[in-house]
Amino acid sequence: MALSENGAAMVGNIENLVTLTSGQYTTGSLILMVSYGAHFAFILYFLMTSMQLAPRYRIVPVLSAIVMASAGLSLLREFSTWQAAYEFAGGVYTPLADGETFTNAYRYGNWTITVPILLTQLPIAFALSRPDLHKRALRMSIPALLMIWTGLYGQFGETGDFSRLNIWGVISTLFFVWLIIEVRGVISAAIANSPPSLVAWPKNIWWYFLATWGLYPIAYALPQLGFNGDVVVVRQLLFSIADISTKLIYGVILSRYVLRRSALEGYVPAAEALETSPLGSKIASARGD
Ligand code: RET
Repeated sequence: MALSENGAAMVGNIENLVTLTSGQYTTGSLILMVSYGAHFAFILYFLMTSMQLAPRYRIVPVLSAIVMASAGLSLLREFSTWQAAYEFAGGVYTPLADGETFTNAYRYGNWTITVPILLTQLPIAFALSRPDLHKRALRMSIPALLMIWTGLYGQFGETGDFSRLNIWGVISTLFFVWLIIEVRGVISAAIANSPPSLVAWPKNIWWYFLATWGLYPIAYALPQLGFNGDVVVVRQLLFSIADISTKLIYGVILSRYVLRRSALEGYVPAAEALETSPLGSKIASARGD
């Protein structure tokens, strides 16, 4: 399908330019469905796990539950738009000429809510002092929002205006670098402030942060590899792996960390939650481990 430059610019994302095989279409549906399903299901996990924590840390998984609800709704919307944007004829899925178009721009809108929350969880979990916490949350949120909004503007170039995609991609990356420096500041404060037995956690969370947040710019740049079904599906897959890693698994890691901190600080329900059960240790000794 040959589309003029203007026609391409009008449809926003490459999903609307590419005919998909039924395998590609179904894989795309499945990726989005698994993503929103996982986010919704983990609302329960985060709310329940907050009950085991010392009061000062309970807000950490509660914030994860909010992120799960917000991202789950956004991904559900992506899923239903995906389903509405193609027509099945002649054994392939073709983007509709009129009517619904698919867009990834909703994701960027959603990050505007979730990213500042995800960042604020860090200094709370690491028990930084309250004034320091407020200052650092703000200093991380400013470059993060500028990164997202410049990226949102740039991603509209992906259907043909690659100079727009790349120029705004570079500007967005500069804000990302600024954000990384701010996050590093929080991690260094966390290492200085950490109980010795937990000092590996902030160090590992730092590498985890870089590896998982770094997936988003790759997904952003991907349309330059070509407008075809594989790129469309691989990009949705990258977004989903990134979403589940930066929100869900990240939330689980922070919840386990604050559970250990709660126990170390003498909060009995947290210590009990971490205790190996008497039955568990009997089974272990019977097995000889
Ligand atoms: C963009 C544009 C291209 C350059 C860079 C980007 C970075 C995006 C990131 C997004 C993180 C989102 C998260 C969402 C969780 O809900 C905007 C794609 C560097 C890092 C963590």
